[in-house]
Amino acid sequence: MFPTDETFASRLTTLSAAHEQLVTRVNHPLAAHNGIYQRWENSVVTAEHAPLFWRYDLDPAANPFLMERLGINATFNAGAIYRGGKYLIVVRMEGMDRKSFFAVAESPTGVDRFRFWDYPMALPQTDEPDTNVYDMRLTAHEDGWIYGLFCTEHKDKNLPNDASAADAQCGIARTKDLVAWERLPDLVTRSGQQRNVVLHAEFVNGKYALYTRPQDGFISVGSGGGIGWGLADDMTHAVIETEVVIDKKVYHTIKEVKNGQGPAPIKTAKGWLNLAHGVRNTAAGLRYVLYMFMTDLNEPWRVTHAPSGYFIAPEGAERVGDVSNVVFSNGWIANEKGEVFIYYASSDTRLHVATSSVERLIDYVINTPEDPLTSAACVAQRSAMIAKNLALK
Ligand code: M1P
Repeated sequence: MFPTDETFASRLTTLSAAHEQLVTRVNHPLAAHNGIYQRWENSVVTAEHAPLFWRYDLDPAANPFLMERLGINATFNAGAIYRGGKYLIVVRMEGMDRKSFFAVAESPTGVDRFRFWDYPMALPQTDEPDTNVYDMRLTAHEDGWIYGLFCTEHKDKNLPNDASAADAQCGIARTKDLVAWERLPDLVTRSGQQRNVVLHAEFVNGKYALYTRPQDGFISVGSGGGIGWGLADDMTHAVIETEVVIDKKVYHTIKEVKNGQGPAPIKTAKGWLNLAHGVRNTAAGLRYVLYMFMTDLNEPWRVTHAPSGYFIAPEGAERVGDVSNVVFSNGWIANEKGEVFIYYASSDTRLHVATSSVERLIDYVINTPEDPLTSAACVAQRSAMIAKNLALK
């Protein structure tokens, strides 16, 4: 039974206090770590972080029971950017109606106290309104704009009788302040569908360079063989004529079913640090993990280092959610101190942070051996390290 002494005002006071406590909560790194990155105690953004005035009609006359009218189901896959000392993330919000939309949250620390701006993003539409949008990658391009590339989804018109058949393409918008957005035409490629498209921060041979993910269907990439790379003359009518796969899916690895670029790569003195997700199949369904690789500074389409296996995999409570056994990242920040904040979502439900440094990630990427691709070769690789360690005794 509902408490008999609860009034609209008392309930609102209780809800407001709990929300304020949540969004001002201080986070702490977990003591145990792998030397590469640290996980943090609390998720950085959850559905409960959405302001009360996004979810409840706060007019006592219209909503005397103070019911939640427009609930939020999940907050995940966030793009990220560092501006004026603030950590800004563009979160994939999913309403209880299953529509995703974007909303900016900002934090003074990057690890806690994320608070949403008053309104979700009003994303301008093209002539064919998006049914669903998600997973925005932010790139502060050297042309002076901040670009947001995201997945725009429509009903697949080729399968009119299948209500779950979708078509995914890359939507493009740009801004100077994350408030006012200019919508540009969707990316045109020669592939059937596109997801996980990311803009490189610098011109390459005078052109805009994009990481793509050619795919035949909505879930299955089919013949689409991995993370692609293509050039476009212009972002106001972006067309990629030729896509080259630069990081292909490989049998019996963490990316045997599909993979996709994460956020825009971070430039370092040794090369570009790349974060991506890899997917493999299991009896329990798809398993999404994150992995890293490095590309050449001057030829960013050329992979120079590829550490073996996954970088982050779902752990503990991260394993369970709306789409279980998934970690996904489309946002990270390297600040002026060389600290790196990796925003990763678990199981399409909530957003976490892992922290590292540019120095550590370079070491990880360059000095971690590659996957030798067979059990025997993996044993030989491990035994070589064991022998070296035992000789140190
Ligand atoms: O559900 C897991 C992820 O599935 C998709 O990723 P991909 O395109 O690689 O299959 C995306 O819908 C992503 O948002 C989601 O987290």
